[in-house]
Amino acid sequence: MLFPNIPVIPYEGPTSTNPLAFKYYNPDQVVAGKTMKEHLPFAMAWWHNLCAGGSDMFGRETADKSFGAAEKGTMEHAKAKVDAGFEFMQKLGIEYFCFHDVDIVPEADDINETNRRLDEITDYILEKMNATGIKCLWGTANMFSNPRFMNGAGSTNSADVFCFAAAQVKKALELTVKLGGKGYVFWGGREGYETLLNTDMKFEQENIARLMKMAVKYGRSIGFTGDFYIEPKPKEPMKHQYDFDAATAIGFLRQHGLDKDFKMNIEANHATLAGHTFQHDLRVSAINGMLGSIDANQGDYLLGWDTDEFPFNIYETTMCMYEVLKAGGLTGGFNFDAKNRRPSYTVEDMFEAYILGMDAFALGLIKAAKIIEDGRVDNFIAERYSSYNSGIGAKIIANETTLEELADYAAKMGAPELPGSGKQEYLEAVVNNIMFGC
Ligand code: XLS
Ligand code: CA
Ligand code: CA
Repeated sequence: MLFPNIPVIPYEGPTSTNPLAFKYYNPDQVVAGKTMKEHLPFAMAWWHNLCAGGSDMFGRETADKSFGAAEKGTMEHAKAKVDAGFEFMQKLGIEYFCFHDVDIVPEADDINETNRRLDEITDYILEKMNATGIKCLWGTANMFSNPRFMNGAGSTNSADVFCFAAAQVKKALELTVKLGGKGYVFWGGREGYETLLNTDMKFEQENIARLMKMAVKYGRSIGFTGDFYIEPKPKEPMKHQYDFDAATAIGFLRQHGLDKDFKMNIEANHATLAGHTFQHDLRVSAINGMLGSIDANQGDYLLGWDTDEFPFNIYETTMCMYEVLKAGGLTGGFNFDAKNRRPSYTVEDMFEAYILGMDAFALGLIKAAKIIEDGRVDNFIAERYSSYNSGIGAKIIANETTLEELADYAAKMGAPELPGSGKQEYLEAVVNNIMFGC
């Protein structure tokens, strides 16, 4: 046991003061017709939880993530991370994990050796999965850390680097299939540019699509039936990233005929970096039938970079769960792509962070279900557009009119009445009432 001082985390309810207990996440509690566990397929992000020790641009690691291994960056360490990850997920009741290829093994100089290591570690992970029932939510290839990807992977200027990226995608897809992953993610951190003085934007975007098309073709040929995901992010590390936000990524997928195989993996912190709310990018994905999975975290509005914090803002988790409930749930899940703050370096902090995130989404689910059940918000919206239910409005939405007919209608009508109050303040008060009323 790697965390002997941490018990299996119980649900103790909102009055509990035990830091190692859930206050809201009660897996078997039924909300809006399903258990919390069914609504909230939580996943552990291998990279932050098992690999990241809190280093930043100004200082080295503060947290010891060796998990008892004598030397880091070895296969012994890779296995210790598997042991730690599974004990961690079991103690929290987390059903899924997500990984990049290089999170689970140290990368070797030769890709054949890296792939051999990946085979070995996934055999071990599979054993643990079979013993615990824990599953893989999604896999991906890290095509942004190694210096070879300094100019991107699919968008690189180097054909050899493009081939290397293809090799990593091929292997990561094979591993995702081997582990039964529900999805495969493309996050294009370096698929973008710094200056147009050295960049052929059209060429780069077409090459990204080529790589994705080959991935779909190969994935389907080896039995991958899940969704491919684009994870939009506007910037960081690149100044301009091609998958700026959900709307941009969806347009790109449609342009290249990839929209039947792909959905969105929406990360809260990426949506806010794009100048949107988290809810906005979820809505854009949902109304286009492309809300696949969620990277559940939050950013810091004062800092303005990708801080990947554990979510605690209940307004945001509530509005997220409102979108998810309205969309009929996710085909993917809620991956905590979040890391402890650098001074939170203890084992207890690792657990408390996940308890915070899981409770924040559970409470968000409870409140979102109440907003829907209450009906005041939805009724207001329905009423707001009711002029399209009959008369000329009904003709417009049935596509049974013309610009000339509408112009005649307007000429006879005189000036239209004002369209009615948007009632934003009333609706915000309704939400507060539901959030904090009894
Ligand atoms: C980085 C991204 C990354 C993806 C997976 O900003 O969030 O972690 O989720 O490559
Ligand atoms: Ca992020
Ligand atoms: Ca992410």
